[in-house]
Amino acid sequence: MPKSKSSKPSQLTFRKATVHDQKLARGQGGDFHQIAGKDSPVMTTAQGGPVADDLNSLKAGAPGPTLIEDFHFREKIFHFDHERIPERVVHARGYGVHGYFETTRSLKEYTRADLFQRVGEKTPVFVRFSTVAGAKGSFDLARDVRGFAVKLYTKEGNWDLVGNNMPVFFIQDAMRFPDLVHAVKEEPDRAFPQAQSAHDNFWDFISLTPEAMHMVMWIMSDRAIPRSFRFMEGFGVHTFRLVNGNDKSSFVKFIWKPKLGLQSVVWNEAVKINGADPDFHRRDMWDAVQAGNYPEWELCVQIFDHDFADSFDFDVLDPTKLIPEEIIKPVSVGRLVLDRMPDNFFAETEQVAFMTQNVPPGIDFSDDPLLQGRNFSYLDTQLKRLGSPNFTHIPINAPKCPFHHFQQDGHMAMSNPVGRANYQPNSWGLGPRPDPKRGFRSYPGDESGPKARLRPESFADHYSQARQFYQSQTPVEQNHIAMALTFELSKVETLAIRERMVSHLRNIDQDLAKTVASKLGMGKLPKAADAAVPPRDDLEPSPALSIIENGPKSFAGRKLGVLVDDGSDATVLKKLQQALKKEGAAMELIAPAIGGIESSDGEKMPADHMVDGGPSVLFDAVAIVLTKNAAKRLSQEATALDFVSDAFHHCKFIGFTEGAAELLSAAGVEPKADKGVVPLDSPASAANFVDACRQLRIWEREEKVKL
Ligand code: HDD
Repeated sequence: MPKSKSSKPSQLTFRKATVHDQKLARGQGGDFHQIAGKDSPVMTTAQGGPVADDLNSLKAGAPGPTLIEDFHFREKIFHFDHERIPERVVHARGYGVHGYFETTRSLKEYTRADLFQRVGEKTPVFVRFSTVAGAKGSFDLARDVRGFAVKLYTKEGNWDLVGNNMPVFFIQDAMRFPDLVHAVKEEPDRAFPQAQSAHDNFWDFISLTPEAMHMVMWIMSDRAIPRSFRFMEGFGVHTFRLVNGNDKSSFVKFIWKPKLGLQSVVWNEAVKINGADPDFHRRDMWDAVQAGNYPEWELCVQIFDHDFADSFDFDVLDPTKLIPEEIIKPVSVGRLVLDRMPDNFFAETEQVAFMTQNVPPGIDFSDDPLLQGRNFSYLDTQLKRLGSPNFTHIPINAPKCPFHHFQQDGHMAMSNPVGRANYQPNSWGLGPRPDPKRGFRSYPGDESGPKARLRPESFADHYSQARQFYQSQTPVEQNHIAMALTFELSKVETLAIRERMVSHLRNIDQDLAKTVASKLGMGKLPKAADAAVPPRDDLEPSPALSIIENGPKSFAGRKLGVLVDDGSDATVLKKLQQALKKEGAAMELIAPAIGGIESSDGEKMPADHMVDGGPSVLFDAVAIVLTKNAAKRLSQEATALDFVSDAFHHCKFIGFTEGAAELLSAAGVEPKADKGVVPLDSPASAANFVDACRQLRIWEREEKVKL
C-alpha cells in the first residue's frame, strides 16, 4: 500500500537549527526582539539566574533528545504543572474587587467594634462576588444564589461578613450542607448538568426538605438572575450579636443596599447572555471600575433586643427566616465603595480566604446552628485549598493592623517569631501577651441543656414566610416565579419529585400550585404536603421584598445599545449620547462591521460590536438609528432581527428613527406597539427616550409577549 503523504517522515523532523532560530534564541532578531521593551529586565529563573533562551529546551543536537540537565526547562514545566489549586467546593466562580468601607453613623452605643466607633473612619475591604453551584469556568448568568463576601481589614483584625444576595438559606443546620451541595452540583454518575439546579437530584433533595421552601421562593425569583453584581443586595443572613463596651449585647442583621438600585434580567435573556458573554457579570464590574463608576452600597443594620426576639413571629436564630423591613427598618451605618481591581486574579481573588469566624471584638455569633457549623467549615476548607496553615501570610489574607503571635513554621512560612522566645508565658519579657481588656471576649451567653441531636420547635414553620415572600411580589414577579418553577421541574424526569414539589407549593399559594401543575401538564393537583405546623396567612406582605417595587427610577449605571449603519442620523446619536451622559449611563454602537460607520454628517464612528457580537441581551435598552436603506438591508439578517425582537420580548425600551421602521416590522414589532417603543423623531425625543428608560423595563408588555 502506498504511503500517504502525511505518513512520510517530515522534512522538519530532520531540520537543522537555522540562523533565524539561533538569533531568536539570543534575543537578537526577528519578532522577539521587537516585542521586548528597551527597559525590559533580564529574565531569570525562580532562583534568580539570568536566562539566555526561554524558547528552546537544551538538546543534544537537532532535534534532540532533550537533556535532563536543563534546569531552566525543568523548573518552568514543574511550576506550570503545579499552577492549579483546588477550586472552592462551593462558590468556585467568583470575582473580587478592592475598595473601602466608610462609617457614616457611630454604633458605639451597641458595639465596641473599632470600625463602628468614629464617623468618617475608612476601612480597606476586599469583596468577592460569586455563584454557588457552577465550576470556576462556568457562566455568570446561572439561576443561582450570588455570594457577597466582604473582608474588612479593621484596626482590630479582619472581619469577614460572608453573605449572599438572599437573606435566607436552604437549611437550618450545617449538618445538611454537604447533602445540599451534592444535590445541586452535577449528578455524580453523568457529571452534568453544570451550574444548574434544574435536575432530579436537586429537586429530590429540596422536595424532601420542607425547611428549604422559603429559599426556593427566592431562588425561583428574579433575585437569582441579577443584571449585575452592582444591582443586587447583600445579606449577612444570620442574626449576629453586637456587644458594647459594657458587655451589653444586642442582636443584629446586616444588609448591603446597592446605590444603583435593584435590577434583574428575565430568564430567556439570562439563557442568551450565557452564550453571548459568559463573563457578563465580571465584565460589567471590570468596566464600571475602569471607567471610574465605582459601585457603592450602604451597609444597613436591623438592630433588636432579646424582647423583640422573644416577641417576633419566628425564631431569629432560624436562618430560613427574615425580619421584614416594615417591622424593623434597616438603618444605614456606612458605605462600601469598590474602586480598584486586583492586580492579579489568582493572587487575590483565588487565594482570598473568607471565614465566618473572623470577627473583631464587639461583633459576636448567635446560636444559629448554621452559623455555628460554618465557623467550623471555613477554616478547614482554606487549609485544603491553600495547602498550608500559613495561608494568613498571603497578602490578601493578612491583617492590615499590627499582629503578633507565636504561631510558627509550616509550609511556606513567611513570618516567624524572631528572637529567643517562641512561647508564653516566658520569663524573658519577650513577645506578645494577651490583653483581657482589648482582646476578644466571647459574649457570656448562659447556655445549657441535655446533649441531643435536635431541631428546636421554634424552627418548625416552613411555609408562612415563603407565602409572605410570594405574596409580596408584583404580579409580574409572581409570574416569573411560576415560570421558573415550571422550567426547573420540567427538567426533572421523575414524576413523583415534580408532584412532591407541587404538594409543597399548595402550602405556599394555591394559585401558584395550580399554575405550575397546569403548566407541567399534571392532570390532578396532588394533595398538600403535611406541614409540621399550619402555614399562616395573616402575615402582612412586605413590599421591600419586591425588586420591581424598589426600582431605582434612574438609568444611571445602565447601558444603551444603538444599532447603526452608514448614514445613521448624527444628530440623534449626539442627542442620545448627551442625554445618557447626563443620566450617568453609557452608550455602545452596534454596526454591521466592527470597523464602524460613517454617520449622516460624514463623521467616522467606530463600532463597539458587530451585530453578531452585540445582541440586545447585553444592553438595558436599545435604539435603532438607521436609514431606510440600511433597515431594508438589515431586515435580511437574522442577528439584526433577533436584536429587535429579543429587546421587545424582554420588555426593553426601544427607540427608533423613522428609517428604522422597516426593520422593526420585519422583526414583528409594530412601531406603535406600546409606549415602550419610542419614536426618535425630534431633537427633544432622545432626552425623552432616556427619561422613559428610567423605568428599566416596560412590564405591561409582558402579558402580550408571554415570557
Ligand atoms: Fe458558605 C464559601 C456564603 C453556608 C461552607 N460561603 C462561601 C462563600 C460565600 C458563602 C459567599 C464564598 C466565599 C468566597 O468568595 O471565597 N455560606 C454562605 C452563606 C451561607 C453559607 C451566606 C448561609 C447562610 N457555607 C455554609 C455552610 C457551610 C458552608 C452551612 C458548611 C457547613 N462556604 C462553605 C465552605 C466555603 C464556602 C465550604 C467554600 C470555599 C470557602 O468556604 O472558602 O467552607
